[in-house]
Amino acid sequence: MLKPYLDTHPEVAEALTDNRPVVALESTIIAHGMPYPRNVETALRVEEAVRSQGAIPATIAIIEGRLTVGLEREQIEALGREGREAAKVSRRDIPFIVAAGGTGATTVAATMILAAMAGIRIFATGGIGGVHRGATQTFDISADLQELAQTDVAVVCAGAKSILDLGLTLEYLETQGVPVVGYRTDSLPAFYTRDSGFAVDYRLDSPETVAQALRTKWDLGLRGGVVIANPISEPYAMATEAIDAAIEQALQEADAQGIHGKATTPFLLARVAELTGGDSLESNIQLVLNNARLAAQIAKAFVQC
Ligand code: PSU
Ligand code: MN
Repeated sequence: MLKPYLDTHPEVAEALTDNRPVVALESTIIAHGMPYPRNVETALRVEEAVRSQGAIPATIAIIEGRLTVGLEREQIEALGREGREAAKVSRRDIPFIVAAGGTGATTVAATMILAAMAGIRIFATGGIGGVHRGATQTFDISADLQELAQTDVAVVCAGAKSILDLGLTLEYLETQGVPVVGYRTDSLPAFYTRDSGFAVDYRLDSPETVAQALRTKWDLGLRGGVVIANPISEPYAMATEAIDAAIEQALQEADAQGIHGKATTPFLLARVAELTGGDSLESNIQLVLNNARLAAQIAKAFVQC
């Protein structure tokens, strides 16, 4: 009995009932991934970008103990204002936040779970979590990867930030049977840059072919998610050297300060943003908008195939 815990926004519920396209959006990127007030402004622009392509946005979080699919503007504003003080909710945290009647921002993993409960299959974000550098010692592997292994939601992202070990992240996804699709690219994008140097598993060049592959996977009973990697558009991509230097410094500081567990990713995201100044934030915003538009196009094709 999931429904007693789940509040799907009426606009979202209606769209799903009518088999119209819906795109899930996460809230950790709002609370923990960007500074206030740009985070709130971006979250609202991302919803608008989904609508501009003819789909309905559903930003997801836990609000006062309710699994909430489709936030109101004030709820987005409140999470954004709370920022890194807000609870960061991944799979393991969901029942505790709900049982306590708490509020929290959902990660990619938790957003996938809530999206699947509501019946949404397409999700847009910036970057997914992955295998951290040094994971052979720390064991730090994001729960996002294990979620992709088991929950039937496609995640449109700009690859993953190179705060992670992208090679190990791809190895982990391969072991778990999670396909990594490059949208109009043969190479895995690395968030701020278009090319990580690692190949994707499959290249697809239209929303229709992506939708068809997703439909086929799930029709075949092959459970789990798919990573749809959409490179940042050329004018907003950053110089590799500038971003790499900031990432190296942020990693060293995290290590020196003994940052670990769920605090690691928000710490690195915030430090990299500070060290690169406004440039990286602008790139970040643009790539999320780009992913939202593509996810909406895929969602439209998906309901028709
Ligand atoms: N990577 C980004 N921006 C983000 C995140 C990751 O470039 O905002 C967030 C997402 O919500 C992701 C989470 O699900 O961080 C992963 O956290 P962890 O590594 O602790 O699993
Ligand atoms: Mn981690």
